[in-house]
Amino acid sequence: MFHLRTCAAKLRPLTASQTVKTFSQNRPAAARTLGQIRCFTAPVAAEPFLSGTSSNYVEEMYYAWLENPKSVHKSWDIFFRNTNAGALPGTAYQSPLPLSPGSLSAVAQAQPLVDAQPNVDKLVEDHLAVQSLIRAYQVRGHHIAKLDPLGISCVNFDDAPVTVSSNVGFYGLDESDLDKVFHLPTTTFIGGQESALPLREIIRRLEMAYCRHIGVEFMFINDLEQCQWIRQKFETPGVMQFTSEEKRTLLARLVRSTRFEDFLQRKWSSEKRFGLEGCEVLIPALKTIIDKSSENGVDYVIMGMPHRGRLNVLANVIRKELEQIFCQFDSKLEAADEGSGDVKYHLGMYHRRINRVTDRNITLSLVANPSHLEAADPVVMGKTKAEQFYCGDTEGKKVMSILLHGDAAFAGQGIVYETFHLSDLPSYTTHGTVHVVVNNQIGFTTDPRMARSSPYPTDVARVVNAPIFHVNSDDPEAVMYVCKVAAEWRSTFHKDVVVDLVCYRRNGHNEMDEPMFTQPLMYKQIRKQKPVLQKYAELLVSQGVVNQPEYEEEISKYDKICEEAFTRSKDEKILHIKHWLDSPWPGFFTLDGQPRSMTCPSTGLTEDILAHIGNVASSVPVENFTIHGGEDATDLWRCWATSVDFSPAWGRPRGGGQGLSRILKTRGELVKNRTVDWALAEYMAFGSLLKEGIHIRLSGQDVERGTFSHRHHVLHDQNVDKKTCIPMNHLWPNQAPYTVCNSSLSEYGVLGFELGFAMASPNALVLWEAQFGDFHNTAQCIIDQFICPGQAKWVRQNGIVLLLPHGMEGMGPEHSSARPERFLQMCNDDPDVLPNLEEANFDINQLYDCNWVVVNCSTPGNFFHVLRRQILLPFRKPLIIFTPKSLLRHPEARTSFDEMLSGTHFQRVIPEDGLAAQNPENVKRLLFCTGKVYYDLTRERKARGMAEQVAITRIEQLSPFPFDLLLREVQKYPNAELGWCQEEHKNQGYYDYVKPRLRTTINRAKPVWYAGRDPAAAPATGNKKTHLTELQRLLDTAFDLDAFKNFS
Ligand SMILES: Cc1ncc(C[n+]2csc(CCOP(=O)(O)OP(=O)(O)O)c2C)c(N)n1
Ligand SMILES: [Mg+2]
Repeated sequence: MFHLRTCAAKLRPLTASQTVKTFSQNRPAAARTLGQIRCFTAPVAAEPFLSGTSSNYVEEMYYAWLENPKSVHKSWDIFFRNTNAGALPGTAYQSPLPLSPGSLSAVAQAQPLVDAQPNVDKLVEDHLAVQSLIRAYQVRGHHIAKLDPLGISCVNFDDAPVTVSSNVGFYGLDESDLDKVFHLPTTTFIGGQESALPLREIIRRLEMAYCRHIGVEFMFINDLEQCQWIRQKFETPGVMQFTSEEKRTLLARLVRSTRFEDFLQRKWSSEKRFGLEGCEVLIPALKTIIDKSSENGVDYVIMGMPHRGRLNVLANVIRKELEQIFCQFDSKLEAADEGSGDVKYHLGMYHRRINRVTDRNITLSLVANPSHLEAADPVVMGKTKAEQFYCGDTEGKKVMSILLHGDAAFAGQGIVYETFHLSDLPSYTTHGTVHVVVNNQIGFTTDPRMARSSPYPTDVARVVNAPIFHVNSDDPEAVMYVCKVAAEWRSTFHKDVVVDLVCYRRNGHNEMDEPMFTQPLMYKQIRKQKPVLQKYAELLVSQGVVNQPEYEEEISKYDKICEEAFTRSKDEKILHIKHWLDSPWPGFFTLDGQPRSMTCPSTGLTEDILAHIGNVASSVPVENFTIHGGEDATDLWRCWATSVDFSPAWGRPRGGGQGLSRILKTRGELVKNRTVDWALAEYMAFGSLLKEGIHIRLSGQDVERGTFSHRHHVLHDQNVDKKTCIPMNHLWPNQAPYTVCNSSLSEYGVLGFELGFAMASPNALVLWEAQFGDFHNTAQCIIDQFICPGQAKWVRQNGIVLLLPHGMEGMGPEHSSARPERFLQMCNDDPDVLPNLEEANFDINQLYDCNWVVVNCSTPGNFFHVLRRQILLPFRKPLIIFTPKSLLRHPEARTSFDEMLSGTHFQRVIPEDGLAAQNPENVKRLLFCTGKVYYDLTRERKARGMAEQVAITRIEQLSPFPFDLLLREVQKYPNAELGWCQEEHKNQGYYDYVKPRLRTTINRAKPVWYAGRDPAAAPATGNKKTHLTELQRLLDTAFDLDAFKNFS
């Protein structure tokens, strides 16, 4: 049963500890020190009027006085000067003696007030009480604001019920004080031009500001200026006034919002649309935020939202053609051949138009999203960041994001918190998001008391100091006002802000649901609720702002627009998802949306380019910079800059020898020997793409140095704090920028963010690296819902790269497996059908058709090629790379420049090239493998002297499966039995993916034997010895030519 409960008004003074905390948070740092506080509080501690909360009041006065003595009342000015001059406790007030002849006049001015009040203590106490009262309204006014249109709010603040106006006694005041005039502190704006007001009026104005239809939560904000800004916006008398024009616009917007849902209900009464009824005010609210932001210079708004009201937002905010929306309801329309598509309330949209209120161009994009509530939040942020980045909008003045939330999802989903924590990080901030919560006080069938432990669904926003404006959605003008303030806040402070639209859901969760099953009392109340449009229209008619015929005319005008669009929608023959693209890439495809070619150029580079990048990668390309293990790298830089050849002194470690300078020296030596290791290969790929104008962004936990300390893309001066150098940004005169950023400790949030970043442009290589590959599963939703099926659902390509450190190295069940089996299981290629291998550009066509590319490179050179191929391809696909750990430093895991020169390519398969390949007829076993186990296999083969009997072929690109090259390999060794060797357990890794495809390749002519670990629940053993035993066992099987005899 729904718990009906009137909003018990509960305001009481804060306890001393609460006030101290809040107060000390709110002071600007510059004007105060701990020392000042101590030196003040000590002498006055014994003042008779000081106790509990009053000491905080005095403290506040003191700080105000320190900043500006004129900002406090004269009596306080004298008191503080006396105190600071050493007046004894108890004397500072009673004897406000002049400190100097010059201050006599000040005392004289203060005198009349003191004279008029025979009891100075009482005067001070009353002022303190009033101050507390004002503060209580500011802190807790929202507790008693009338926020719930249904009047059934079940928010419980756990306070003793004390209403302010009827309990002034709680503050030490009484009825007789109500008509006394009190000076207003600088922390309130209720006075307008007045500096003093009668207590009755003070209370009235505070109730107007904080206890009507708007509840403002802001006193937790740590910045005094920001608090003052908000106080001014809500306390200044007369702030909430609207012109007739504004009211008419608001009414017209409400008409559209309401009648759109009515229209859908009339035409398709049994279709799910997740209607907005009960929160129709959302449409004018969003439009107000957009108008105001446009007025402040924003010309691109990127939005993310859940199901509720999405069609309405598409129609009336983004302005998607109505016929396009209506034809989505036509179950007879065939889908164009573009992908599997998605339901109508998930599709995205991109639209550029003129904002009629500001007459400025505005682009609106609604990001497509899955059912998974809130999952699109970080994606929207990432896309916003990218759009800001590409248009040089470093402060978020032109591009902004708006995120919409449901109350249950906002409180329940952890990704909300993860996304909030990105909001102020330099490489992730979008300079403020406006969050709008459709708080209909229910989530599907669950009411808030069962859905969250915090009073409001918005409390999560408090962690980032975002102000929260709760507003009763049945008061459209109050809603417009908070939306204006929210947009102004964002453009003033460039920080997040939350608008909590407290509303209701008129129908069930969707149009087919019966809400009375579960919320009978709430829905009895809802049935009585007059729709907000009707209420507001009546109000405006009563005010004479519109008359009834005008109102009715507005309604029939919009109904006609809907009817006409409905008629047009019947002309549509086919449903195109591409009309719902949220991120077009103009110029990248042909006008029909096709790739410009179906080939990929060589991914190799010239020797000069390789050498140049290698040299920068092993240097410190700025002067006066001391790296770890080196005193001053200037010499290194000069040496490199003036000479193509390395002098013997190049990169010699100084002052330590084992540190970064040594790593750079080793790199330098590799370059000198025309060789790369993993880190250098990555450098070569990135550096060359930067030269070609491709922006590169590498993000993830500790990526700047690299989890395994191999990368070192950001150098830190050992003597100067925050002095860093990113050599990658010093490669070429007009290179594209390189962004490398350590992220917050979030996978879900950060991967979502990078996916969004990669959506914005095809001309960027965006990489997310997991600390260890197994951690990707905390971002599983982004992988399953966006990366894997994104193109199929939303015809939107995405070239994001996932770097997932993977490998069984005896480190235990965690940190070993990036779970290749999961990625492979989600590949869309058919294991049982051999594609046409004769097709021209077979490899590129395969890539074009796949949903993502999965690779496990065994050489740095191949890693280099696959990274470059990602950009040189004429289309974009997500790329999953299982990256090594021990191979980062493995002496054999090196690639010569020769394999990276112009004309070379990524090798999907690396065939055996040793003795076995020279006499293939003699080969008894052809072992296929992928990744690092190759090195274990070759070592074992060598130890056993079996180089002629066993051939080892590496599959570098697992998906799409290289049927063509593997067929060649199998045909080359006619007498060999086939085996698959992996270090992962049998039910994991690649086996289940590779085996059926290999069998298809050979038309099931031979078995494919397995050499590897047994099936297991955990990815790896926690015992080092067991690990080694298992490894040896799998190697034994791999080279025991009789191992499968009994199975044949
Ligand atoms: C991550 C996730 N879990 C569960 C669901 C199923 N679901 C769909 S809507 C809904 C209720 C959402 O409530 P709320 O966020 O308040 O939005 P409202 O529908 O009330 O607008 C739930 C649980 C989902 N879509 N996503
Ligand atoms: Mg809800």
